[in-house]
Amino acid sequence: MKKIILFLSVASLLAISTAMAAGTSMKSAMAATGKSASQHAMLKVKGNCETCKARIEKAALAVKGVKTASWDQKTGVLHLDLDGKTTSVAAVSKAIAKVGHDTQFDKADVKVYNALPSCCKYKN
Ligand SMILES: [Cu+2]
Repeated sequence: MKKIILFLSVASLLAISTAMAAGTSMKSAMAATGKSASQHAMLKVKGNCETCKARIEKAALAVKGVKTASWDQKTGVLHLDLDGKTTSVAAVSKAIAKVGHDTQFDKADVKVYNALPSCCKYKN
């Protein structure tokens, strides 16, 4: 009896891992043949708080071709999913600098920075 149970559990484990492997390869095949050049990118952006997060993400999402934008308050890294044929990290970086946040590539507009709420003054 024990042997049968062992056999059954091994068999189901095999079935699960086979199914998982098939799922993964299908995903990568889809990514390879997909027409939009969707890519993940990361960009360092300076900021302080939740208001900064909202401002940074809004500016990034306003750039045509940006699908998702998520800024990590702790690490200061903006995670992006974008269409590489429509836009670029450089374009997103410029858009973010325009709303008052330094990025690893661009400096924020001083006037815009000075007008930010005090909680967002990351240079202090
Ligand atoms: Cu802020």
